[in-house]
Amino acid sequence: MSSIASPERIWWNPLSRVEKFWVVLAIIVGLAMFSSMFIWMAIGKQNIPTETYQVTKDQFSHASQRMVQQYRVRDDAGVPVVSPPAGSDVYLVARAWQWSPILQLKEGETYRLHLSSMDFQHGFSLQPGNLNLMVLPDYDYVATITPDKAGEYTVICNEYCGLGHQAMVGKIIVTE
Ligand SMILES: [Cu+2]
Repeated sequence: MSSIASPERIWWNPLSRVEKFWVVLAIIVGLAMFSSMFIWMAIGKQNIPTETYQVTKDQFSHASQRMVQQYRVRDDAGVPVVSPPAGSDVYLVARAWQWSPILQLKEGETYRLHLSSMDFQHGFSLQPGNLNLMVLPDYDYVATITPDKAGEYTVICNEYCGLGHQAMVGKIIVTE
C-alpha cells in the first residue's frame, strides 16, 4: 500500500455512546455560555446606567468650556485640570487626538459624566478599572458614575481614530 492512500473510511459509522455523550455535553456547555450573556446583563452589574442625547458639537464644547472656566484649578502639560462640585455634570471632550479637560473627582461622590466627540468616533477606556464607553460626534453620552477608589486613572482611546490614535491619552484624578 502506498503512503498516499486514504485512511480507512469509518467516519460514517453510527456515533458510539462516548461520542454521543461528548456531543451532547458540548451542546449543553454552549447553551449555558450563551444564556450566561443574558444572565450577566441582568444580575452581573456589568452595565453602568447611561443616557444618550443628541447634541451639536458647539453645544457640547460650550458646556465643557463653561465647566473649565468655573472649576479650573491648574494646568497639566497645557491641559486644564477641573475640580467640579460633587453631584454635578462633568464634560469630557474627545477630539483627535486628545481628551480634555482632566477631571478631578471625589471618591464616593456621584457625577454625571458626559462624553462626546468633536470629530470621529472614539472609545473611552478607563485604566485601571476597565470601563469602556463609546464616544460619538453629535451624541451626548451620559454615564452616572461613582468613583470608589482614589487614584490617578488613565483614559485611553480604544477606537482607532487616525494617525495620532496611540497618543490619545487623558487622565481622571480621583481624590479622597
Ligand atoms: Cu482613537
